Amino acid sequence: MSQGTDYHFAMSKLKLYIDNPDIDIITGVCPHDCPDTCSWQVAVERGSGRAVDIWGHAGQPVTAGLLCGKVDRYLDRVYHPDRLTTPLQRVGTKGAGEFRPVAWDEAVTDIASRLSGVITEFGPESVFQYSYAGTMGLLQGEGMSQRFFNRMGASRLARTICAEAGFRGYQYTIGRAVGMEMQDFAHAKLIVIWGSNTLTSNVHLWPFVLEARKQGARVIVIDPARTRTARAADEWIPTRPGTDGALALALMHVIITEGLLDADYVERHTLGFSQLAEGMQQFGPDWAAEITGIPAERIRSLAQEYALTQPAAIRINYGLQRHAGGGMAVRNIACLPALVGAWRYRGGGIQLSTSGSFPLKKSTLQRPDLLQGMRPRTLNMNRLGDALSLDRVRLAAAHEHARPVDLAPTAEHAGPPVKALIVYNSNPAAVAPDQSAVLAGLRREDLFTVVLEQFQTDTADYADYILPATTQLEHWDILKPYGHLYLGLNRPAIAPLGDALPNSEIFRRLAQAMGYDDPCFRQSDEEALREFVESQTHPTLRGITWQRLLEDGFARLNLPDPYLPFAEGEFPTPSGKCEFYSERMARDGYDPLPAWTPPQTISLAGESASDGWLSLISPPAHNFLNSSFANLEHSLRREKRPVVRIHPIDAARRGIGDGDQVCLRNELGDVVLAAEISADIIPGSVLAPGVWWNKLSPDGRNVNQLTPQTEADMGAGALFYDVGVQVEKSDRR
Ligand SMILES: Nc1nc2c(c(=O)[nH]1)N[C@H]1C(S)=C(S)[C@@H](COP(=O)(O)OP(=O)(O)OC[C@H]3O[C@@H](n4cnc5c(=O)[nH]c(N)nc54)[C@H](O)[C@@H]3O)O[C@H]1N2
Ligand SMILES: Nc1nc2c(c(=O)[nH]1)N[C@H]1C(S)=C(S)[C@@H](COP(=O)(O)OP(=O)(O)OC[C@H]3O[C@@H](n4cnc5c(=O)[nH]c(N)nc54)[C@H](O)[C@@H]3O)O[C@H]1N2
Ligand code: SF4
Ligand SMILES: [Mo]
Repeated sequence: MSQGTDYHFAMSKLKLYIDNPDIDIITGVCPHDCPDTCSWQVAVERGSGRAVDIWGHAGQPVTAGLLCGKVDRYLDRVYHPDRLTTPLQRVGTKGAGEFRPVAWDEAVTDIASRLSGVITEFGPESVFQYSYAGTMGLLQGEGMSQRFFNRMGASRLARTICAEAGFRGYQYTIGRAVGMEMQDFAHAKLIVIWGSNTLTSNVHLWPFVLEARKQGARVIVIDPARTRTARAADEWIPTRPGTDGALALALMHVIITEGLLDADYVERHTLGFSQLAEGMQQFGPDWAAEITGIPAERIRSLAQEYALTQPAAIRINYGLQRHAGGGMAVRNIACLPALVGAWRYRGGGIQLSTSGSFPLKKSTLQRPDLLQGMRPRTLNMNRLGDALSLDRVRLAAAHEHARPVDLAPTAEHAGPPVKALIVYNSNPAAVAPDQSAVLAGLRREDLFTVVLEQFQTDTADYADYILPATTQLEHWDILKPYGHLYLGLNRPAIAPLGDALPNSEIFRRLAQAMGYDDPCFRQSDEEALREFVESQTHPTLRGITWQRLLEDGFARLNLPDPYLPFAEGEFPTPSGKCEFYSERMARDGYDPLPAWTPPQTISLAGESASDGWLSLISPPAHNFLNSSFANLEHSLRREKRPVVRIHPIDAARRGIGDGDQVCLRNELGDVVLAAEISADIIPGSVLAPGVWWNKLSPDGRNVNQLTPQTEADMGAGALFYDVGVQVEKSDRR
């Protein structure tokens, strides 16, 4: 691909600093939960040790010199006056956010003694960890922390909040989260962006989409919302939330009945075609049109266009799987490229995530052996409200049950109540579903809560102790992306601010205070990462040495270039084929064939919704990253205020005018947002971009007041976009 303006901009930065004796240039990686995992370079003033500039790495082929608008201002985040720089102990009531500074030693000693007390009385499972991808770093994420929790035998966390349903659905069909390489989208002739707002959440894919377009490719977006990506595409196909599974079934129906398939590929590399052909008979375009709201004729022509335009690429993101049938939807969509033979071609296939391409052995980092035979329960993060409840029935319901065949324990076997909670890399008071239940749990006086944070988030307000954590400029890490194939090394560019410490060091100190004397708790960050890199034996990682990472900052997996993972079949499924029919699904309690699993809100979708219910989706706001950046002036200025987008038809029916305060309500709670009347959302649905901090929202709460703890069909995934709400004008401000 030709080098773009971002590349030249980054090169000019490099030239500006490289011969300056007062400046060091340090290479790192963006830590945020984003498929792009950009490599960056930071200019640091030698004298002051202060970072003065940051830009995208020009040499990393996906980053290509560009950081997104949020991280381009990462230095504002690092040096923000609100950064936490000293440990804090609560002095006010829980949630009030009143704290006093304390010394590290005092905090660590007291935390260890409180945890020990809880463990003596209730057992180690009464300690619960809650974390997600505030940083995706393998060390500052689930590295040192897992050593600590494994040694303790604390309750484990099923990290289900984002992607689990789709992940499982994809696995059943394809075997692992392996798909197209990002750069190969440039070679596609047709690109279907399905349930993904690329220009917001995956910007580094876009240059490759544009490249394909220059060569004549058409770009189609399937989404309930006319997103900025849909606007930039050739066509927006509006669809009802949670109905993508039905669309995929009908596409298969047309491809099969009209004989548009790649018979040779199907014959050699797929399993169960005859059952599929029979099973799909019932799912015609007319049937799917009723469900999706897409005209039957367009479904038919889309199937033809998809089958006959090769190479055809599909980008699915996680938007379409945060529904009751989200796992099955992805399972169905994942069948499409094999049916039409798209995997044969460079630029053909599908990408959900590339994470399955990284055969990283994490045991040296996480040390599961420290469990020493303990088998602590696993609680589902989407049921944090239930997990923190003292009601044993609810606690039992919080146990992970990822498949229909996994039964939740009875109340007697729920285990001890959660008495201590350690939160890091996450802001559950804002991001977790069923917010009232979460806050009720966090408010419990008998719950001892420790929060490791960079900022005093909504969650931190409920802590007994807040421990100040470093940012990516201040610590070591290794990053595994989920949108491309480059492993990245992050070197610290500056010293920690104030008394802030890396998560790794905080867990090291806590381990020491708990009396855990295993040598792994004395290993430095650099040693831990180096050992991790050197312990890898898989051929795909061959040649990725510690030295090379230190020198270059990133390294592509040792995979062929171009990388066509399934051109010759070889799917990592039990049969080695793309499984249209899946024995594993049958065993796990699912239909072994692609099937229709409706969303919870199915009866609400469409203009005919007569009883007033609308279906709510709350995808990422452009200038936030989940709830990160949602406290920074620049991002807040751009997002202005928490809004809900509502179609003119639905607004008129409710007498709602543009800018009116409206109340969204269901059985779980309510929230007041400003109405934005817009045809950019389909009738029958409303869209509230997230995730706002509660305390920075005019209503003091956010849209997760309305989202349920209920699990998706697969992997106990979250149902953020499968929510029924009533919407009415509000007098509340
Ligand atoms: N700027 C920014 N970037 C981000 C994030 C962020 O918050 N802000 N979040 C990061 C995270 S955590 C993740 S997981 C990734 C991926 O993040 P995703 O959550 O997948 O985000 P989007 O790419 O916005 O995709 C969601 C899209 O799906 C649409 N959608 C919702 N329901 C349905 C449905 O049923 N069917 C279809 N077809 N579409 C539906 C929404 O309207 C939206 O356009 O992005 C990451 N990148
Ligand atoms: N309604 C609704 N809710 C959603 C979503 C949605 O689309 N709609 N999206 C969901 C999705 S996809 C996801 S992935 C989750 C994400 O939810 P979270 O993983 O909780 O993500 P963030 O809200 O970004 O919070 C991450 C926190 O980690 C902190 N942090 C960053 N780096 C470090 C570090 O090195 N150390 C420590 N100690 N802290 C650090 C940040 O300051 C930030 O407060 O939210 C989910 N919630
Ligand atoms: S958030 Fe994503 S696009 Fe932005 S710098 Fe980080 S990895 Fe790159
Ligand atoms: Mo996510």
